Order: sequence, then structure tokens, then C-alpha cells
Amino acid sequence: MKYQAVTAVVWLFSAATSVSGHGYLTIPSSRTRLGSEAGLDTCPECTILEPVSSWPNLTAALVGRSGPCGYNARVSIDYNQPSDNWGVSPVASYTAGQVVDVQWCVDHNGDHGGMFSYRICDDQELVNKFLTPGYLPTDAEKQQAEDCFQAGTLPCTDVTGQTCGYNPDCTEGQPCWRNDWFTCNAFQASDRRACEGVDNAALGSCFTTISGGYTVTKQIRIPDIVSNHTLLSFKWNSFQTGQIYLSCADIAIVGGTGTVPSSSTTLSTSTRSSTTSTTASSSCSPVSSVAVTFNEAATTVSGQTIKVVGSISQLGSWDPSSAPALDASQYTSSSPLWSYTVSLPVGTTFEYKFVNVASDGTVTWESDPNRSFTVPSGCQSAVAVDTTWR
Ligand SMILES: [Cu+2]
Repeated sequence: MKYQAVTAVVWLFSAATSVSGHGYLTIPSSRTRLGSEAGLDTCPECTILEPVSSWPNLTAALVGRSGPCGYNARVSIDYNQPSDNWGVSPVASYTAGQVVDVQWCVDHNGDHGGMFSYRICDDQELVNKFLTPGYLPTDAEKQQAEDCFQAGTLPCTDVTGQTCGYNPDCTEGQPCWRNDWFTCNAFQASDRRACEGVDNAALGSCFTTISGGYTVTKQIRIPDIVSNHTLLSFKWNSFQTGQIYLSCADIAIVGGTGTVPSSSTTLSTSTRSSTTSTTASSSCSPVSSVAVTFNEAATTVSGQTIKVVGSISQLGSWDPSSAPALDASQYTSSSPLWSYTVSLPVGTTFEYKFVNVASDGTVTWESDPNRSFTVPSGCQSAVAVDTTWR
């Protein structure tokens, strides 16, 4: 009984913090995606603003350090500041008034439901603070920009023929009862649930590091402004957790004339950008092995050790006595983190579980089913697998 109480506490911890996976803007390539592809960000879906009030008031939370481009506390990367790998030049060029596909990626293990929006701030002078190499915007500038981005929300309803529904987890009269934002499906829906259900895409249709991602695709209309370099900001308000996910992409907008019709046949939903594909991978070279980090949240008592045991020899071939032990150097009572990094060939697929080894050698296995993982192929040199004892 005592043991069950402990696991319950660990589970609550995971729901309320950043242990499980989440989401980020992928098309156009966000700075976060570029950080991941450069091997600098080991969990692009983990750029989180928390703990905040994310529901039902979608705009109540102050943006804090996260700013409109996001701060990833896990890897200490502030995406509001350009770097060699992002922010220097636009990744996509659009035409004012154009209707374009945009996409974000939600992790299978962290699909918290809720609503999301795409925003453009038309105050170029303010945006420029986020485009200046070597300059980190202040928290005040981040909030000022966030206010500008919120005012520049690109309504779902701007795109002719696009279905713009209300969130089933929101009731009329609540501030989330709006259809200019995009909505995920009901959080508890048995079929096409939450944000995964928007596209109903296959697991692995986009890249996340925890348990595989699903695309979430919508269309936006580019506003009638011109800029050779500005930002498209993505914001997802979680329904399940007090979390907001922010990321942004560097874009250009050309050809604004001030006379673009607000809705006409020339701007039908079939007018799609041919420039939304990423230009990020041009400088990336495929890797042959990946540093896989297991981060397991498991509450233990003195003398106990967490090991990772799996179907491959590097994980002891299912023999706990041959399996590597995780490291508890980052363990705290509020964040009981056990961690282990191993280099594995790309494409390796394996099953595994964590075990708790007591000081007398008694081995306690996690509950079924086995966990499984495939080492991603591509340019990613490191991934993190974040899990919670079960
Ligand atoms: Cu989450």
C-alpha cells in the first residue's frame, strides 16, 4: 500500500511538470526545430511556460522569460535571441494575403488538449529586438512583444472554407469560448482525442523525443504587411496542465500592396505556399549513432538504485545484474530524476523497463507493458527519453 502511494505521488508530479512530452511549431521551421536539428536542443517539445494559468483564460498568463519564441529550461536555450543556428534569416517567404499550411507537432505522451493560435506582430521595431544577434530581449520587452503578438492573432476564421470550431472542454461564456483560435478535440475523447485527433496522423509523422509525435495542421492567412524579416509565433494553451507552449519561426512577407482582398477566389484554400518547406537541413549531416538519455522520474529511498534493463546488450539483455544503473546526481525531493546516457546506433529498436534495485539486491520491475524505443535516424546527435516510474 505504501508503495502505491508513492507511485501516485510520482504520477501527479509528472502531470504537473515538464516530465512528459508536449509540442512545438514545425512548419515553417521554428527556431526550436532548428535548435533540435542542430543537436543543441534535446527536447524541442519541452519549451514550456509553466506553471501558469493556461485554461480557461487563454491570455491571462504573463509570458515571463518564455517570450513569444519560448525558453527551454531543460537545455537553457532562450529562443528569443538569434544564434548561429536560428534567427539570422527567414526560413520561409510568404506573400501578403496568402493562405498557407502551418503545422506543429504534439508528443504522444504529452497531448494535453486545449487550443492554439498563430500570431504576427506588426510592430517591426519591437520585433527587431528579437532579430538582433547578440541581444537578449528583457522580460519587459518579451511581454510587450507578447501583447503585440496576441493583438496580431491570425484568426482561423480568416481562411475561407476552414472549419473553425469551439473547444468541447470549454463552455459557452468562458473566455476559451472563441473560434478565432484553433482548437484541439475533447481531451477525453475516445476517438480522435485531443490535439492528436486534429489530423489523426500516424505516430511518428513528426519528430518528438519522448514517445513519438503527431502532426497538427491548419491554415492561416498571412496579414497584409511587408517585412523582409519578421516572426510567426505559435502558442498552445494546454487544457490538462498549467502549461503554455511557445515557439516562433523567422519568416519574410513580400508583395503586400494594401489592396489585397480580404476574401476572394484568388485567395482560396487551394492557394498554398511552395516555400514552406524547411531550409534547415542544408547544413546538417546524418549521424551514425545517437546519445540517448533516459530521464526517469522515480521516487526512491536511500540504498535503492534505478537501472534500465532492455532487450539489447547495452541494456543488459533483460538481465538486471548486467544492466546499467542510472545516475541520481540531479535527484531532488521535488524532482526525483534518475538519468543515464548511452550511445546507440541509429535505427536500433528495443524494448526496456526500469527496475528498482534495493540495497539487499531485491529487484522490483515496473508494471507492464514493456516500453519501446527506436533510435531516430537523421541529423539528431542526441535525444532524451523522459519517463515516469509506473
Ligand atoms: Cu506536458
